[in-house]
Amino acid sequence: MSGILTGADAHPADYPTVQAVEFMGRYLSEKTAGRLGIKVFAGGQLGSETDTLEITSFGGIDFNRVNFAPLNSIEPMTLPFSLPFIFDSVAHMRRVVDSEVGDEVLAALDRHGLIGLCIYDSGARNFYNTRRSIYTPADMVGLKLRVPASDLYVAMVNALGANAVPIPFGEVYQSLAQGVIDGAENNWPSFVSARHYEVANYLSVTEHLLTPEALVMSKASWEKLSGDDRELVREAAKQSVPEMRKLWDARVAEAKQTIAQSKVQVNQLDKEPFAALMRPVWDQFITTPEQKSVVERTLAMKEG
Ligand code: GTR
Repeated sequence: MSGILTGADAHPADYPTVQAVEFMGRYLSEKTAGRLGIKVFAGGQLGSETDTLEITSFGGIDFNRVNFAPLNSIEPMTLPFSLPFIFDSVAHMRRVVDSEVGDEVLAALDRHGLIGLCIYDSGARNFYNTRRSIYTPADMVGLKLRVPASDLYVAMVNALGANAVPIPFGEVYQSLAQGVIDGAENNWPSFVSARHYEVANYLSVTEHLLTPEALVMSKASWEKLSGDDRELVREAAKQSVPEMRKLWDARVAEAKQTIAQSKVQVNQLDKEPFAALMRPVWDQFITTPEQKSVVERTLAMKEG
């Protein structure tokens, strides 16, 4: 197989995930004297993550960089990494995804027509809204909060007393601006690059999720590659992870700086009451021995 492979990403062209996949494209191009390359269609041009995942599994898109959330409804083994407060730090998350646990979770995607290539950072997610600062779960009661298309997210947000509304990422800004929703939750870089901060002026540091991102390849496209090219794609993905982390750390710092200079009111809070209310989703969504093993081994990799 030769040519330019396609990639999908919900984020704009300068976002670290897009940059990481472009890095992979350059790597492939260099190693094959231009025979292989990647063109990333950024900014959600190809559709929502749920839609592009389906297209990817049928071979209509070669690479897709998505969050774990839209994979939750496809493969139950992706649920452990989406549990609230399962990771206690970025270092913990990286340790887990770099271990055989990360490999196992990626491999589970195989039965859905997707080859899991690598896992990227996504930082910590916080709640933000257009109404008020959130200090305790009581402050969330009645708020309409956007979540990604994942039943786990719906359950988690409803457990706090808010009303979860699943909406594709690309529609969140408009929904906030029009008052269709009161708020959402996401990491610092998305809060800034998707311009949610321009309309949602209250951000409360819950850091309830450190769910990472996944880079997948269509199995149909994968099967068209020679053995050597498959190895090359795996190697390119592996090399892109440290590259992405460097870009990511800088992007988080930059986004926090942007917010510090904006009119957004940021508040810290006691996370315990939030964690306690969200805890039941663990038992609700983690039911198989395989999932439980991922959870146990993830928790065992916490610091100290
Ligand atoms: C971002 C993530 C996107 C998308 C988005 C969302 O943090 O990078 O892939 O999943 O969140 O909330 O939909």
